[in-house]
Amino acid sequence: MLADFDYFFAQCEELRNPELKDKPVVVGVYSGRTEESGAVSTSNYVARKFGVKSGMPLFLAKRKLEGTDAVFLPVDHEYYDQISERTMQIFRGYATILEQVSVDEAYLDVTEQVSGSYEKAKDYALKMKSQVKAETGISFTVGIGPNKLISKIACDSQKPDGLTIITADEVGCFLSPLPVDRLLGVGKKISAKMDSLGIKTIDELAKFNVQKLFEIFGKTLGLYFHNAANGIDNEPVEESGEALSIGRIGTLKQDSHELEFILQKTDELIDDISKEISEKNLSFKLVGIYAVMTDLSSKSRSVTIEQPAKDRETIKKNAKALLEKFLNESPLALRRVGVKVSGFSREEQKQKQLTSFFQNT
Ligand code: TTP
Ligand code: CA
Repeated sequence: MLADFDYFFAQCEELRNPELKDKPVVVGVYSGRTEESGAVSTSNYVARKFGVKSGMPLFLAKRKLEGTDAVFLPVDHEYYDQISERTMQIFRGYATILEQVSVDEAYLDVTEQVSGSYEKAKDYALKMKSQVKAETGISFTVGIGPNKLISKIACDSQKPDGLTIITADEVGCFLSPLPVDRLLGVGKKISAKMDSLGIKTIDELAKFNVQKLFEIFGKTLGLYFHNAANGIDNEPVEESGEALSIGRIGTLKQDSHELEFILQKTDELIDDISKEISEKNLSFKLVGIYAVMTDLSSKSRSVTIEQPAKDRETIKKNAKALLEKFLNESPLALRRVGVKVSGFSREEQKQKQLTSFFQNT
């Protein structure tokens, strides 16, 4: 089973401000150069009706929504992360294994809970939906199938607040007419290549000579396409293990309100974080700090950066700016301090999913 939160960032914004619900809502990353520069992260379905899409420049989204009472908001990852974590926690109670693949998507292995019955799986998903709605206010879309590949495509086929169930017997009919780019890993380039081979639908891909696929795409990718088109995916649902953020916290040698002194500690932490990031070859879009004061209260601050980055200096520069601002606002001395990065690129996450497919093919 795959659960995917609906228009996630924008839904979170509606949740804390219900007046937004009937208006077009666009959540974007502002680059800060001019008031309008930046890109759309996501938008609610009201805005999508006007043609707004993720990744679109903000000025274009503004143009499309001209004359409406549209609301444009900056991303607030910290708030979305909180809602995500609470919801994932509820999911945990429903699944034998939970594999979180991004801030708003998770695979759940519920085979045992529903004794392998699709009928029971439907009621089970409805129960999950209503518990999550009651406890966090969030709506999400569910795809249920015999494996992860089918669950994912089922989930994408009916949004928002959807529930699509594809049984093992239905897989063939379900996949056949769909365009090849519905398969994970088939982007613009590959679908253009397939198109030139006369392959437009998944059915055409499934029937295409597998040796030829090997010759054109290489053995690994060719086999993956062949299997995927036939609905075959033996990838188990696995606890993700990989964190969605990487951070370190340390205790200061003595309580302090001195920027330079605190930076000595954060620099150490950042060295460590940056080592892990480069080992995992990740790029991040968010830098955050965390402070525990002498009265043991704690606060966090974060900033979204314009372009995904990988380097230590970007973490240092942003952590320093956040700390400086924080110390100016808060008179209390710090006892512990932390730094974290998150917002790892979706492409990398997708790539990770795909690589893990390959390992098993
Ligand atoms: P998606 O699940 O792709 O999209 P969504 O949840 O906004 O909409 P839906 O599932 O109903 O189609 O992405 C999840 C979040 O990731 C999204 O709310 C914002 C963020 N995001 C970006 O920041 N940039 C992007 O290009 C995309 C696609 C998503
Ligand atoms: Ca989503």
